[in-house]
Amino acid sequence: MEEGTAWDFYKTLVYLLKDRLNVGWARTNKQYKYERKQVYYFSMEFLIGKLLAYYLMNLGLTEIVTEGLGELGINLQDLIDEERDAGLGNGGLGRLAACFLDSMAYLQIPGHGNGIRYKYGLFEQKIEQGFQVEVPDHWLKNGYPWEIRKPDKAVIVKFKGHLRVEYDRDRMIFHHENYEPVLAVPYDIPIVAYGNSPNVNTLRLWGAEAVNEEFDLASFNQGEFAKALSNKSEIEAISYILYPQDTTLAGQELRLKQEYFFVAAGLGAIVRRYKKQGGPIECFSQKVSVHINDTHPAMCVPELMRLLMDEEGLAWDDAWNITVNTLSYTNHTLLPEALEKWPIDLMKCTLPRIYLIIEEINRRFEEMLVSKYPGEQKLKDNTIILRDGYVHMANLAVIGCHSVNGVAKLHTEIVKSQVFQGFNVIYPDKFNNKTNGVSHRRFLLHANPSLAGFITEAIGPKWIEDPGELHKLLELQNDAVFLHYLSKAKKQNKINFAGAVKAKFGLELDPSSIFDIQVKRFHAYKRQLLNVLKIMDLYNRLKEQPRLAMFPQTFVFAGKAAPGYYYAKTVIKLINTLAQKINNDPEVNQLIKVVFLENFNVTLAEKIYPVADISEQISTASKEASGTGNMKFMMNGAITLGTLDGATVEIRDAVGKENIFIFGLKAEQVIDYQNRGAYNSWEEYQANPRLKRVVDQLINNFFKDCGNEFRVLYDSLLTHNDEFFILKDFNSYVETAAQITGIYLDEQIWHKKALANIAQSGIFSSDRAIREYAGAIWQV
Ligand code: 26V
Repeated sequence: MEEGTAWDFYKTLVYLLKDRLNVGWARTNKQYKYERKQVYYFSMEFLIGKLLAYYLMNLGLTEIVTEGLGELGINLQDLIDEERDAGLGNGGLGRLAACFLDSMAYLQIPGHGNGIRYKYGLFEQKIEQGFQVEVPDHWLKNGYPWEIRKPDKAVIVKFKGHLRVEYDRDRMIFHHENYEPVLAVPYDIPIVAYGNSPNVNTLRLWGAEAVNEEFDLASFNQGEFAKALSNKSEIEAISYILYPQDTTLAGQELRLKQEYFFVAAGLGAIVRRYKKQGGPIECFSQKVSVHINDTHPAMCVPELMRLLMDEEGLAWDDAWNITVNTLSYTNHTLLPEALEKWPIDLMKCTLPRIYLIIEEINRRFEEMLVSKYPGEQKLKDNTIILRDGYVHMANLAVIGCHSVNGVAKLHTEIVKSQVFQGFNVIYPDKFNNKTNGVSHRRFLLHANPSLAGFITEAIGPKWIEDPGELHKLLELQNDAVFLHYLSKAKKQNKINFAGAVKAKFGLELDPSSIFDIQVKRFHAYKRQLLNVLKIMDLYNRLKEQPRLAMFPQTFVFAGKAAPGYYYAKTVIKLINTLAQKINNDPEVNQLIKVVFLENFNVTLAEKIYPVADISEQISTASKEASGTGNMKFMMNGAITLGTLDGATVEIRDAVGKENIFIFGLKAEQVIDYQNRGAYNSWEEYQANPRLKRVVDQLINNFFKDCGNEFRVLYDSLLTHNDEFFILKDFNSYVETAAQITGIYLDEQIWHKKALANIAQSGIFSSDRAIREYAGAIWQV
């Protein structure tokens, strides 16, 4: 005790908890034996964040641990702070996977995660002189006490090499020779659900290692240490780092290897386990569901075919039926630059057998097209896997899975009518919607204990296990006392938050101002720039009319930009430059403030949602597949200011139009403008003097000493015709923003709307989403 550091105490506490969990973990695994169908969620990303505090809450141990540590003179919070935030994801897609694991465990579904144990997570963001600077996230540096290495369950994954074909009567037998073997070693992390006798599910992450640790002994003995080590490091590179959502990935051999690595390791282990328990291979799809999170694991299609044919000896048609029935796929984006494709030559040489199977899948698919849809060239171009020298992964996924779902109603409709229009003709029954959800236990109960406490006092604790119960809050809409509690919880959260910001950045925030918040990855379509132009306009008006009647507002931003994404990084710099200007201008800084919080991650997110009054969800309609931050804000009582995009449409349907503030073009209008090429941003700019003024201020020395720094943004709006309709939506945005802040003057009305949002947020729990997946797709 005398010599231990906070890290030692943290680690010891985790070991103690794991010891305790082992009983439940073993029991859960036993229950999940072969009689029950297993679900495997394959994802390149699991953005799980920190686990300790959340698991203590789920296990009902927070109080006793606090007390026990107190007796030892240790503060629990200090240990919680020691844990590294596991940032094994970029954003929404990775966090969704983490929330889904949480809900599967809670609902006692045998659902396991399968992914990569990256040595480096998503980079840490620092802000230096207003610019984003990326720092590597060496999160495993001191070890990760939650994981358990399972070397006895390692799998060999084969890359490159040659195929030798042998004929056994009418069967072709493929021998993969001269391949480069990589050892995939699993590390298991317990997924601990909420409740008395909790289930413990497993997140399995694979690390890459050299098969033979006695690397190149000959070189080593000759003193060529670097050469001896190079093979080893080349192999370990596979699980070295998570790629940030950057420029297109095509051509990046390492990323292709990552994708096959965790697919082959995961499926190999699944088939092995299934057979060990005596399952007949013909019944595989009745006992196993494999879900692929976007197309990153789409090589599950050819890999499962390979296992069933080459290793299990099944014929093509039998293997194909099992494969399609086992696999299901979620699409998470319609952005053309984000749809994965791999150069055929690269895939052929990196994964020769996999490529051959893809070629055969493609050949048979084309054959079907010719017989069923003769002469329909457009349909063919739209759906075949191999085209223009590339392997189109989304097409592979649609053909090889029995279910394809979008992540919000609007998104699914656009999936069917645009990107996968052709497939919707061929396989109309495959397509379905599963609107995203988030863990309300993590993002409300855990993140916002003061609000959660008031809710429980008012309607009892059942909402924790059945979020639909939040509906009962509607009965309190006119209960002045309860509305006052809501306001009190929010106020206290804001005071604590302002204290933390002051301590860290020395910046004074006014907790009684309106907190207007936009936190998410930086991307042109998410339109942080539109938000900035709105704030600049407000600034201009305040400078002109210093006595303008307005309620004080604090604008908060956070989020990372991909390292190579120049536009997005420029928007971050713009926000910081504007913050400097506004926060230091005594004429306005009592009324408005701007803050950029660095390094947005799960831990920071949990602190931000509970302090929000306004939730900014302002993407160009049709571009944001769903959004999940929108749901997290909503359950914490923030009121949405947004476009009708993604799941925000369903939030509006749930709360009613009097409890949300919607502006801007609708998806169909955006799509129509695009199809007709009918939008002219210059006209918008010319027609609106207030808009013209803020756009000009990007380049006219309004920001001193910034030279041409923001020219790229100005050009995107005017020279490149404003791809994301920022100028078009500006007017309705500033008007709607003024309306929403006007409402804040009447606390009672405001909190009544906030209450309606909390009360209707139950359907956005990942429990609901997982129940839908389990029933309609996985059949568990
Ligand atoms: C990928 C890439 C790859 C390279 C080019 C830039 C770029 C930009 C975006 C993406 C998105 C990848 C998929 C994704 O993260 N989608 C998000 O999934 C969330 C969970 O379903 C959903 O809430 C978000 O709306 C959606 O953007």
